[in-house]
Order: sequence, then C-alpha cells, then structure tokens
Amino acid sequence: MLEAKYRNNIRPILDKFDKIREILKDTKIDIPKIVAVGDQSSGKSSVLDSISGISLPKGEGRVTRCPIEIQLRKEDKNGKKGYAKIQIEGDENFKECTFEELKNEIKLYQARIMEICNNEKKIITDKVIRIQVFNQRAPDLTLIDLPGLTYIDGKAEEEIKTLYKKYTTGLNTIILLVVSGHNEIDSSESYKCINLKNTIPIYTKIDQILSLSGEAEKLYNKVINPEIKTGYRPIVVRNRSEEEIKENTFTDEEAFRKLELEAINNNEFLNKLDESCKGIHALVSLLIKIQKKLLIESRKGVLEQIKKEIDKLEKEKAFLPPSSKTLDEKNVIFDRCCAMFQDLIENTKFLENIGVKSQIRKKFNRFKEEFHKDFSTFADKKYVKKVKTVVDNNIGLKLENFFDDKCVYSLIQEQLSDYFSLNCKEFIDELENLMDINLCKYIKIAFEAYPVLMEAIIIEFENQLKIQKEKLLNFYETISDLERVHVFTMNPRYIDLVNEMNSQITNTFQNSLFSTNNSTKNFGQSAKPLFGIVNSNDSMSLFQNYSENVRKVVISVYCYCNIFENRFLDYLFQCSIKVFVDYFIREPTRLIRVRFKPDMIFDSIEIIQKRDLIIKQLNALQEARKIINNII
Ligand SMILES: Nc1nc2c(ncn2[C@@H]2O[C@H](COP(=O)(O)OP(=O)(O)OP(=O)(O)O)[C@@H](O)[C@H]2O)c(=O)[nH]1
Ligand SMILES: [Mg+2]
Repeated sequence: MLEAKYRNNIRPILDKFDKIREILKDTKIDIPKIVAVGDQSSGKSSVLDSISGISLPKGEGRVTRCPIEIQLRKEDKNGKKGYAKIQIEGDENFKECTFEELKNEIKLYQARIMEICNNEKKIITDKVIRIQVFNQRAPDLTLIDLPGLTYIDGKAEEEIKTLYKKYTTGLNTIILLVVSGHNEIDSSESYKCINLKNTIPIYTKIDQILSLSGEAEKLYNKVINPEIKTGYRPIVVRNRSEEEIKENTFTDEEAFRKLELEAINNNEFLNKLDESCKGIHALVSLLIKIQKKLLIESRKGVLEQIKKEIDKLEKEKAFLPPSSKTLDEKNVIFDRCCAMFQDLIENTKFLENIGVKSQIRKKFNRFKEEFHKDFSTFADKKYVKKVKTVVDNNIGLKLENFFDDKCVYSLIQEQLSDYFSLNCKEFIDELENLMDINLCKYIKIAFEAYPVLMEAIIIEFENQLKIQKEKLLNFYETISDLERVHVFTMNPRYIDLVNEMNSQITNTFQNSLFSTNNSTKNFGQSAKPLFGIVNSNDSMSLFQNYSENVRKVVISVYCYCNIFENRFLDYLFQCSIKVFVDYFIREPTRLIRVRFKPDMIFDSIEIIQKRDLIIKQLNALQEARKIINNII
C-alpha cells in the first residue's frame, strides 16, 4: 500500500528530475542526486551493484572511468518491465537489452569509455554512461557511480577532484562515502572534498573484517562513535569479493542479503548496531526516504536556480552582437558601432578630467617644467659677464630705453635659438602616441566584434594621426620662425615685469646698504618663478661688479624669456588640442566611414559558437523550467 503510494507520488518526480539532470548537465544547477564517492577500490561500484542488482564494472585497480548514472525503476512509462537500456552521453538513442545482456553491454560500453579515454589521452572522462533498469524488484532510485579518488599513483587526481566537485557540491546531493571497513573515513582523500552534512558513510568488506580478530570491535566503534561526524549514521555492508564474482558464487541476491545480515548479527559487536546501520537493505530504505524528501523539498530551489540562470544568460545574449547576415543587418550594426564609438568619445572619459585632454595637459606640464628649467638657469655669473662684454662692445648706445635696444635684441635672439633646439619634435611624437593609444582603446571597444573592420579603422586613424602630427609640426616651425625673427618687446606684460624686477632689485641694493640682516626678500609674485637666482644676496653677488646697464640687460632678456615661454607653450598646447583632440571628436564617424565596406561585418566563429551555446543552454533551461512547473 505504502509502496504503491510512494510510486504514484514520487516516481513521476524522480523521472522528471532525471530528465532535468540530463538536460542541464552542462550547468551548475543543483539537481537532486545520490552519488557514490570514495577511494579507488573501496567498493563504490559494488555498493551500487548491490542496490541495483546490475553488474557494474568492478575489480581491483582503477576500474570506473566515467560517471555512471543508474536509473532504477520498477517499470517504464508504459508499465513494461524486465529490461534495461544503456547509452553513452552523446549517443542519439538508448540501446535496449535484457538483464542477461546488460552485463555484457556494460562491458562493451566500458570498453567504449576506455577508447574515449585513450583518444583524449586521459585516465578518466566526464562523459556519462546512463543505464535505465526496469525491474519489479528494484527500488525507484537514481544513483551515480564515480571513479575512485586515488592517492596511490596520484594520476588524474585533479581531474577526479573536479568531477567530484561537479557532482557533489550543492545541498540537493546525497553522498555515499564508501570506505573499506579496514580504513578510517579520514584516511580517504574523498572526505576532504565533499559536504559532510549530506554524507552517508558506508563501510564495505565486512566479511574480511569479521575474519580478523579485533577488527569487528574497531568497526563497531567507528559506527557508533565516528571521529568524523557526518549528517547520517554509517552503514556497514557486504558486497561480493573478486573471487565470488568470478566464480559466480552468490547468484540469488536475496539469499546473499540474508547472508549479509546473518554475518552481522552473528558477530558479538556488529550485532549490537542499530538495524538502520546493518546491510544493503537498511541503506536502500534510508535512500528511498531521503530521496523522497529531497525531491519534494528541492523543487522550488531548483526552479529559482533555473530562473536566475535564465536571467543571466538572457543578459549575456543581449550583450552579444546581433546577427549580421544581410546587407541591412550589416548597415544597422555599423551604425550602432559608430554611435557607440561617438558616444564613448563624447561622453566617456575622453574629454573629462582624467581623459585625453588632461593627459595631454599633464604631458605639457612636464614638458613645460623641462623647458622652464633650461630657460631659467642661464642667468648665472658667466652670463652676466658675457652681457657685460656685449654691453661694453655697444658703449654709446642708449640703454635706459632698453626695450628695443640692439644688444638686448641680439641676446634674446641668441637665447631663443637655444630654446628651439630643445626636443619639441620628440614631445609631439609622444602626444601622437598618446592619442593613438586612446583612440585605439575606444575603437577596440566599439568594433571589438568585427576585427577586420576594427583593423581598417585603426589604420585610418593612425594615418590621420600622422597627417595631424605633420600639421602640428608645421605650426611649430611657423611659430619658431616667427619668434626667432621678431622680438615682441612691446608686450605690456613684459614691460611691467621688467619694471617690477628692476625696482625690486634696486630696493634690495639700497636696503642692503643699511641692513645687517641678510634675510631673503621675495620679489613680486609674477616675477618669482623666474628669479630663482635673483634673490637679494645672489642678485647682489651677481650684479655687484657690474653696472646698472648690465643688470637691466640681463633682466630684460630674462623677462622676455619668461613671457616668450608662456606664450609659446600656450600656443603649442592650443594647437595640439585642436589638431589632435578637436579633429578626432568633431566627426569621428566620418573617418570610420572612409574605410567601411559591408563585407567587413561578419560574425566571428567564436561569436557564432557563443551565441549557439547560449541559445542551446537557454532552450535547455526553459525546457527544464517547464518540466518543474509541471511538478509543482
Ligand atoms: N570481500 C569483499 N570484497 C569487496 C567488497 N566490496 C567490494 N569488494 C571488492 O573490491 C574490489 C573493488 O571493488 P569496486 O566496487 O570495483 O570498487 P570501486 O570503489 O568501484 O573501485 P574504482 O571504481 O576502481 O574506484 C572488487 O574486486 C570487489 O569485488 C566486500 O564487501 N567484500
Ligand atoms: Mg567503481
């Protein structure tokens, strides 16, 4: 009665979850399942064998080479029973066979798996063998056998751990941790990579334990007082030994189970265990109970996971480039990419504080510092001496009105020639490079999906940058020619600066005659940056042996350089922005269109594969969602 009720309620859910597990095998969605893990040869396949009554690949050495999913059902959807089906993931159909044939079929499928492993040059594979068994005497359970995690040869350990992670993480997984009765749970590598809360420890090979004195007591203690606590109590079981399998000693499963229980109950220690810890039958009852609870309770959670995954994939899909097969589609995509590029240039960081303009400004400031250093250190004692010679050689010329004086004029021209020998061209190359990096960055973002077009645009922009750089170099040549020929001494700022400095230096001279205090007196704010050398003491020592005329000439040259420096660099900065930044942001898409050919827009293989994969996954998730909605 209970059995029939269970079958009516649970069986459909179990079938549906099996279907969902198959559909969602490539996702991380936590579908209810029962999985056997443990070290190599601990008896995992033998336990599942004992539960299911089918003969899985077993034996010493590394036997199980892939996940084997066993779906045990009393009958198929049409009520047909007494047969089995087998398939390797990727096969179009299941192969149907009788129970007698199944043993041999499993061997053949195991050989196919070994071939897959050999071809992939691997020890194990994650391709699943799926076996459906419709047997009146079997419980409705779905179980998964995994390869053993071995620490003997250390081979494939990482691969198996990855497989364990894939199959055992998640709250909806019940783990059968199979350990040989001789061993401790913590001697098994597997216990470290599983969720112990969901774990049922299963001690195998109790027949061997019972024949050794003292071992049964140890096992008893391990069961009633386990050192490693898990969510479920351990169960002790007896499977067939290698010889028993070879010699086909126990053909009747029920008789063999009786023997198992007798052996346990005849032992003075194991006899004392709770009935729920004794033998395969106890394990099957527990699994049916847990599976029922799991199937009922996990439905909502699984549905939520599916919804989340669908949302995530929908977003990814929306982010992928649209199909680009027809000419219209190609044109629409091109316009979209152009708009994105324009948007990036106009609205992102291109012009903001941390954008290109400010990067150029920073470079300019650094250049300016270098420039200024060279400009502001020439007026030393040697220079003043040189000026004296120039002034002496020009005796007779009026120097009070020095602004257009001949010797000032020639000294300024000489000084400017030095400035123009500074490496301004290298600096302009740096600006070009900076623009190149920034423009390419945005082109790559906007045209990422269409590499042929992207490359063409980059070439066009780089050509344009070269042209623009030539323009800037021409500006530079023009300015420097102009500055070299004309000395603009009638600039009011220049005149103010010269006057201010002259009066300050005169005051300093006068003050120093009356004062014993040598403290430094600053000059006016505007003059200060120029006159590192012309503080009170230095200026005195610099000028004390020379006439006022010499001092005035030095100051004139000095001030001119200051004015020139600012004027020249400001102009160069304005030109750079105009030539490099304004030119490219004014109509960026005009430059892009020059190179555009519709053929340059096509989907890359990666995009096609990615799109197909997302669509496939979305279809699978939607199908799974439908199935779950039908259960709830
Ligand atoms: N005597 C005895 N032998 C057992 C018992 N359980 C398993 N064996 C033997 O132990 C060997 C390994 O068993 P398997 O079931 O293949 O072990 P496994 O954990 O699946 O091994 P891998 O898949 O290679 O990791 C086989 O020869 C089994 O016959 C048991 O309870 N008693
Ligand atoms: Mg195995």
